[in-house]
Amino acid sequence: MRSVQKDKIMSAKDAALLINDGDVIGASGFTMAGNPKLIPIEIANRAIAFHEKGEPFKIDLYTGASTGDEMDGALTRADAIGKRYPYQSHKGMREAINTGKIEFSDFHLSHIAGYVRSGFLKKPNVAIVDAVDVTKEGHIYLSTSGGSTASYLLMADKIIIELNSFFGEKMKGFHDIFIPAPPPVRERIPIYKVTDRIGLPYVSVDPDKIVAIVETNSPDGTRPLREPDETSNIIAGHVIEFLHHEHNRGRLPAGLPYQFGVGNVANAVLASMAKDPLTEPFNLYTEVIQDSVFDLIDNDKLLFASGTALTLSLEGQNRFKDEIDFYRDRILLRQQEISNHPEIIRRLGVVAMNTALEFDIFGNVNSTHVLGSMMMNGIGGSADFTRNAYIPIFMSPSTAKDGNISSIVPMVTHTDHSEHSTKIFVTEQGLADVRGMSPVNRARHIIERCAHPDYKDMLFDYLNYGLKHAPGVHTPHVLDKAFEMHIRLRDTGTMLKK
Ligand code: 0RQ
Repeated sequence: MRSVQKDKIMSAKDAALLINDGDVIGASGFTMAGNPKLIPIEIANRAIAFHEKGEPFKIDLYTGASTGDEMDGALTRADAIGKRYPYQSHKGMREAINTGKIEFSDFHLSHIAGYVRSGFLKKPNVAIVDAVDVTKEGHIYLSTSGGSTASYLLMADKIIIELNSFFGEKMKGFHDIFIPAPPPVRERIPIYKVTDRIGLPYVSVDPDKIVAIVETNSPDGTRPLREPDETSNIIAGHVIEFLHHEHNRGRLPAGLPYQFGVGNVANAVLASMAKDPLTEPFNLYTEVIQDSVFDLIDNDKLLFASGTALTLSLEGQNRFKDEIDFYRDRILLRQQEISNHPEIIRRLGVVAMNTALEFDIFGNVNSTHVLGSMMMNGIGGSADFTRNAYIPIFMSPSTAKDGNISSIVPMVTHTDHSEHSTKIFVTEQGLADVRGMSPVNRARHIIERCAHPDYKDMLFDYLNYGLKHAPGVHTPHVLDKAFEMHIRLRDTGTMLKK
């Protein structure tokens, strides 16, 4: 380790003393990968001590995306967060958001770094970053996530590093750090292939801004992934059949890269593609790279994975560590502004697969809100990809909560992706390709192909009623009936009629 200024090495507890009430912290971390692990716990303890004295202590927290329990969990439990951007998926934090204790602002992940640099959001005054090395000149080598860390490091007045030896210096070289120039002098971002490197393997900062270095040897936190269930496998089957069909009809050029969202269905599709003999070796231009990539690479199914985070199980982290030199030429981590950049997603023709909470018969998608008011995780990168993809695909089981909720509804209670961006919908019931269809035909197709049999009649009744009674039949919504299924769910616990 060529550590800078040895005199700056201190305990996590001492480093936390540098954090004060009202600070805006920009931290590394993306879907539990590469967030600082020791210092946030000590900041939480510091907050608790302040609160016990009756004194205020809250910070605002910017990250790449969701972080582990050591950060989002500990700081939430300590009631230490005022504002939180741009994504989270922690149960306790979700509860705090939905009870009004944390002000959460849900961002397109490609936007957050630019918003911070342009001054639209309060500038982070402190950056806290998990890194594998830091040099005397101020070169910071990031660990398992790119996120928006480079921008937070550049903007912050004070930098605190968790110098993590778990992956250690061998992790060097996995990052490509590039920050676009500000408009109007911004030039094209010169990525023409998923493998293209356009920046540096480290973030370069003024070494005098580094105020503390905390040494640690901590793997990333993990969340167990469920083995793909039958429903997810059936959805995956429909998706793969569709991709072959498109390819055979000449509508899906060979070599388009894929993006996979978070969640169980996305994992099942990736796992099925790994096993499918007809799927040609492919590239990922995605956001989160998960354990499944190792088997894909080992089976020569995956050529290259470009993303912003390596979110791995503990077993996956050990496997990565053991074979890190082999993966060095096959995995690349970018800042999320670049992994999710509309220009590149369109240029490369990314095939995007994301999961919906619910979608409506006209093709609008809700990825974030339950009953229009309760935040689940956030929009994440799903819209960065959907809006710009060659083909955007939305997947969901046709029902949730033991069949009491239909994922296909007359009108979504919150719109993350509008009908103008969406094209393909898949549930275990089937696949609806609504490209070029009018809203009414889309609705017929989506209900016929995707809705669960228990809800088909209900949805057709809504459509047919609208065709007779709506003020216009282009998108025949009937406002006083549009949320009947949701209202029944709210009042009786099920969308089914008793
Ligand atoms: O509830 O956790 O109590 O069991 O929602 O649903 O089916 O397990 O699906 O894990 O794939 O998550 C949209 C949340 C899906 C995710 C979402 C309940 C269901 C279950 C989770 P339980 P599943 P998944 C790039 C892409 C936005 C961000 C994104 C997500 C829980 O995919 O956060 O796409 N997407 N990023 O029972 C009420 C409904 C429901 C419902 C499901 N209609 N109403 N509850 N559930 N449908 C990556 C990043 O951006 C980082």
